[in-house]
Amino acid sequence: RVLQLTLAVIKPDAVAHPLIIESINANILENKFLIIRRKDLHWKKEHSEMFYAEHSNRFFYQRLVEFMSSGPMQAYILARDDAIRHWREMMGPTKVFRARHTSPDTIRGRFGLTDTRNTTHGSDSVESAQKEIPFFFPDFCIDRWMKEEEPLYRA
Ligand code: YYY
Ligand code: MG
Repeated sequence: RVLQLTLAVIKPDAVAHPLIIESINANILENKFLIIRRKDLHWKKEHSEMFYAEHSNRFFYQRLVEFMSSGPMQAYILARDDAIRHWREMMGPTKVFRARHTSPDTIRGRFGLTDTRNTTHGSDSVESAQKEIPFFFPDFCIDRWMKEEEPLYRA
């Protein structure tokens, strides 16, 4: 199996609850992800604004950028076959009502509080992972990892 990388972020609402982080971490490992890098961070508002620039004309933008800089977060580079799709499936739908009602076993279905305080982020495509991983991990070289380290994990 060829490994794919994705960016996963545990947002401030979930980081505020140690048992939720523990549960998410257990879930990551149960789902056969490798944790390649992991870091704690606390964004300034400018970081939120930059990261979510594509949503800057949406009604929720202000509350989103305030929330994302409101407390500590944890970021992960995760690897697996089809990592992007698997992590998105584990997170569940963006909106909390939908998550609770249609996917109660997902991370957002279990722990999401509102459409904004929805526990986690995940890259949604190969292109977004390639932009988002360096945004969080500027020292990490995706190409070098793929070439030099990915083969070491292959069965
Ligand atoms: O990729 P994903 O996080 O599932 O959703 P997006 O549609 O890309 O929105 C990004 C982010 O914006 C979402 O995770 C929470 C926030 N948001 C919000 O606060 N209110 C909404 N009605 C929709 C999205
Ligand atoms: Mg998105």
